[in-house]
Amino acid sequence: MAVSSVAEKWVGEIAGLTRPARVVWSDGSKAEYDGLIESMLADGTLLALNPRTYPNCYLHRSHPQDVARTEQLTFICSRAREEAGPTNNWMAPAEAKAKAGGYLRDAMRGRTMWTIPYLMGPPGSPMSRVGVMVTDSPYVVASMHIMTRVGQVALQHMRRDDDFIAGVHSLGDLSPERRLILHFPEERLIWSVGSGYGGNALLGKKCHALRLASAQARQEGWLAEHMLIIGVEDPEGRVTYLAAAMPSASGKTNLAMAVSRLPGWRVWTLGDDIAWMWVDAQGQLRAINPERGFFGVAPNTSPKTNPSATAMVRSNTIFTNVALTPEREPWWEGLTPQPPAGLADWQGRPWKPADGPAAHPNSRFTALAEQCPSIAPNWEDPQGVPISGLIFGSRRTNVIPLVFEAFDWAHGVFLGSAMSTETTAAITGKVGVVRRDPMAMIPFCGYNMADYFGHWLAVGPRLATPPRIFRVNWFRRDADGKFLWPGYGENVRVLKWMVERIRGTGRAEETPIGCVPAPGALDVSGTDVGPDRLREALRCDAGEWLQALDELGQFFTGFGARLPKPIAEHLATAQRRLRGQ
Ligand code: GTP
Ligand code: SPV
Ligand code: MN
Repeated sequence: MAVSSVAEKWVGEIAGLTRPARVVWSDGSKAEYDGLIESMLADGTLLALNPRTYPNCYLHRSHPQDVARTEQLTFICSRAREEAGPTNNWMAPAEAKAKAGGYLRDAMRGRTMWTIPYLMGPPGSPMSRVGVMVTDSPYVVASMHIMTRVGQVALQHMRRDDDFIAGVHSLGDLSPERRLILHFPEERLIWSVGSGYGGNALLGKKCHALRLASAQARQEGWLAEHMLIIGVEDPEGRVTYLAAAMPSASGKTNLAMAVSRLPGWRVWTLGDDIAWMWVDAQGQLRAINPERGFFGVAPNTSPKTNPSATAMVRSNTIFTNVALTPEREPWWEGLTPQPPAGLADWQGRPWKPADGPAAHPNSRFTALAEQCPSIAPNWEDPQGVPISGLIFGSRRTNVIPLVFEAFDWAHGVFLGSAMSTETTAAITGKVGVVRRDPMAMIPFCGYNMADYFGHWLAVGPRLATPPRIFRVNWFRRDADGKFLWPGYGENVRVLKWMVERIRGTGRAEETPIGCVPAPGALDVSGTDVGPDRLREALRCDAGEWLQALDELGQFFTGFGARLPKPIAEHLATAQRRLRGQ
């Protein structure tokens, strides 16, 4: 394998710090993957699942204190604190390296250090970017094989010898006390120690493709977003491409793979977590998915809610922290209406219903995108797909309507900046607490979020036809605590209204916060959503909104003078209109 000399030198330096027994360059081959699996089966890192019903599928049980991203241990280590901004944890680069250097020193003694050159984005795309990460976790190497394009293909895409993001990963001792996930945007460098889990450890994903890429994107004039990408096909076969930002465990994978409950319509999957978007020479917004696979939430994935994902994970899949049946099949809450008898829970202990969930609420599957039955034929097009609409969605029990549309690009950016959401099991900490989450990027924006809003605003005028921007909330509930909207495959009805709005045929009514579907404009035929329920789902309550915007105003004061004027102005306009002035 032709290796960049800059990368080789850097790998040598890291080996000097971590002192592995050997260094192996990962080539991304099937033989390498099979060897990794074999060694992990031998040492108990993986358990083989039923080869008849789940061929080439494995279960990994992580350390019980290492089951989700740990945002309190995640830092942006820019030289200046203001560059990280008020919404990120910040640590000075020298201090960060001294601290994590202590945890990394000799951390790989007796172990293999894998060096993984990986490509984010389709081969041949001018948007694709290279990373080189080292790790002492075979589980991370195998997961990177699924989630990224590993080996020679990555090295071929380097435009210069130093054209890569460097990442150091070590399991350390897996203790949260000695865990740090550090980003050095000025050095295009990631250091992660003490966790083997998902976004903490698969450095191509959140650390590279979002935190560092967002900072790079701002400098180079593009967007790196926590967004799924879909193509929505109408009964005439016309496909409209949309991208949607939603916080962790709040519906991206499910929407990306939605099986339409609306006859004649279908959804094509292009990505389920991250979109890199740019303005092309014609002023068209285009998107690629930088990933190669899906690291999806297992709980509630079922033949009813997400038949595509359920089919996708029946072979060649690594499951993490799901429960195990006596037939050695994976199981999680929601997969079947009743739990099977004789389950082992996610830690391998015999399970009884009184114990709480058998699968960890943030248990996940890792599978290749090409295995998804709804994967779009053009999902790896190097030129990406043209985006006609953007969606911001969050998880809110009340206040936020099912769907509404921004008046224009700048107002849409304001609606994105105004997002808040209820926390989920994807992050360590309390679940169900409302927190601010602009554009679903609060954990992933690699620089000052006020500048991020400014960057979004600046993209608008460069677009010949700016995408329509929509806000959605599948999670609003009635007085009895029931979801007002059936969700999942029925969400395609909302997508249909969006497509009609994009084409200029969809009808809407203006409210102080945006345009909601006019009566009859949202197709609910054949559902049990009656007119009263729909009205409740779409309702904009001025009192609730004024209070919500008050809280938003307080959040914005944290940015001081750095907050772009149009954002503050849209807030003031919304407040004025809600007061009826
Ligand atoms: P990350 O991978 O963490 O970024 O999550 P994600 O945004 O891809 O979330 P995902 O689609 O996996 O959804 C997580 C959970 O949200 C599921 O287990 C469901 O419980 C719930 N969910 C998703 N879509 C819907 C919906 O349309 N309605 C309702 N009520 N719940 C949904
Ligand atoms: C998320 O939390 O948004 C995820 C899972 O997609 S992880 O890769 O762990 O970040
Ligand atoms: Mn995510």
